[in-house]
Amino acid sequence: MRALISVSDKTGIVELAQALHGLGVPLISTGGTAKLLAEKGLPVTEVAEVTGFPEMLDGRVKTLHPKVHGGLLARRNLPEHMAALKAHGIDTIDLLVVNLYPFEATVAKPGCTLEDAIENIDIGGPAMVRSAAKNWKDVAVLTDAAQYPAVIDELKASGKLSDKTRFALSVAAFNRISNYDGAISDYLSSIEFEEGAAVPKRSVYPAQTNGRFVKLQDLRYGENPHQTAAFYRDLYPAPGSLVTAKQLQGKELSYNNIADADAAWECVKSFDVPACVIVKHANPCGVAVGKDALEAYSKAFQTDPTSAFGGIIALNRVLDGAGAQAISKQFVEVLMAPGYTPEALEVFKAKANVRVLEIALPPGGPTAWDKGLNLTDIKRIGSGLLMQSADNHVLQRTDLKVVTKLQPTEQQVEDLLFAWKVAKYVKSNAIVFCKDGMTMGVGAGQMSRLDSARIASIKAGHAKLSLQGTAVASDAFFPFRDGLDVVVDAGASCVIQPGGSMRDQEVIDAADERGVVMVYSGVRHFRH
Ligand code: 93A
Repeated sequence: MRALISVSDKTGIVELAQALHGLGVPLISTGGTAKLLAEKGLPVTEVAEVTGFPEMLDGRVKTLHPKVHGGLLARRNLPEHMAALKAHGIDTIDLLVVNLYPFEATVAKPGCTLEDAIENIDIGGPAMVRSAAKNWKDVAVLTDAAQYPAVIDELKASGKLSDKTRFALSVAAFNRISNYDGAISDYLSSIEFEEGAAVPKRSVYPAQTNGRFVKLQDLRYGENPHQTAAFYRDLYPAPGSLVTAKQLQGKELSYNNIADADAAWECVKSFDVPACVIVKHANPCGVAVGKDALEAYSKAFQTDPTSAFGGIIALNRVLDGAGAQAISKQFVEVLMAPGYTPEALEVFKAKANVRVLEIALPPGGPTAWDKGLNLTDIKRIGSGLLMQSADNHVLQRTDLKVVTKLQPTEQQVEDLLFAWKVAKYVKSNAIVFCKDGMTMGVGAGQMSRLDSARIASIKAGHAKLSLQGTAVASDAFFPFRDGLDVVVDAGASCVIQPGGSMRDQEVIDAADERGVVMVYSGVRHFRH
């Protein structure tokens, strides 16, 4: 066995080389890697010595040579292949350790020039990785430092690597170079070439995208039992997103569980005070804030106890025993929180079916992650997709514009801001009644705003909640005064909406006539 080592990221490489040397494996290596290994006292042969050809063109040509690729590609069981190697004085290379020029890290740096990016496109590394990965039956290829320890253990234990290991390494290697090439293609596709510009102009939406996802699990079925499904995450997931969740107990997540859990988690993590969101069919059926998780949950549950049955519950604070006791009284499909006390976990142990997920909140708090991440939102359509920046708009108190004669009280402003925050996560047309940090009635997903308004008030009636003095958020403008009349009839005393309708004046006049406060947010939160 002979190994070729050529790595940009030298993490763990000395330990790996020492272990290989200890097993009697001769080492070949490229310039920088060879220098490091020699400094550590390891006997290493430079590739240039093997090929009889110096590294040239500033290292652009180092390993691109038949003595390397012949040694990687020859099939050991074919006598003609082995005879050809012999005829040309080529030895086999049986273990390849490569990691590539840091292209992704280079283009992630602000101000990266096109020249820098191009210089960091590795040619020889991926070529060797392809050769070795294609010839997986005879060659093992390591492309990630995380693979080193297990490979060393297996070599030490049995003197060789199993077919299973070599095949898995080959798949990982093709995944790696596919991701690498995808990153190059995405980057170059995003360049709007400008003659003589020092720094390339990059468009957010490249001419072509290479969606790169990693499978997390197969799902039992899709939205319905006759559909098949699987769950994938982005190659580089945003911190604090649902895909980073750890399932602590419970049945396997279903397709609908995951979709609803995402809706609940995205909403709850937008609050900086303790909050609880209960979701059914992708819409919040109860959202509340409180002094702790228990209080937030108890209030959120009151909004619509009927819909909360079998709901998805998300909390943005560690859940303790008391909170867990309260939640365990209802039928819950999925529970999410940044953490659980041992007492809380004990409560759910008795309810083995409940899916309990632990998800770290993103660092920096709601304001930082809303501003910082600018996540892409993708919607699949038949044979295509729509891409947009995520709806990360956070309304500030100073953005509010009072348009009625009546001014809001401090409490009304609080309620309006809360209602607006929730409305952003309710499917359009969204009408949300709120009071004292809890939803009092949610009207979601109707084709007419008027019907959403009616449904929200009917639901409050079912939950025996009084809508007197509530704040109402409407995710988009009222096209006529009728929607406003419905919510005021139900008891609303103040309303927040974007404004911008042709009939704005008619609606403002109606609010003045009915003696309620109306404020404009200036932004719309359609959610489809
Ligand atoms: O410039 S290259 O595209 N041409 C090559 O022939 C070549 N061979 C290996 N880059 C090449 N490599 C890369 O060099 C490897 O993928 C690795 O990332 C790096 C290691 O170089 P050094 O050992 O000199 O630090």
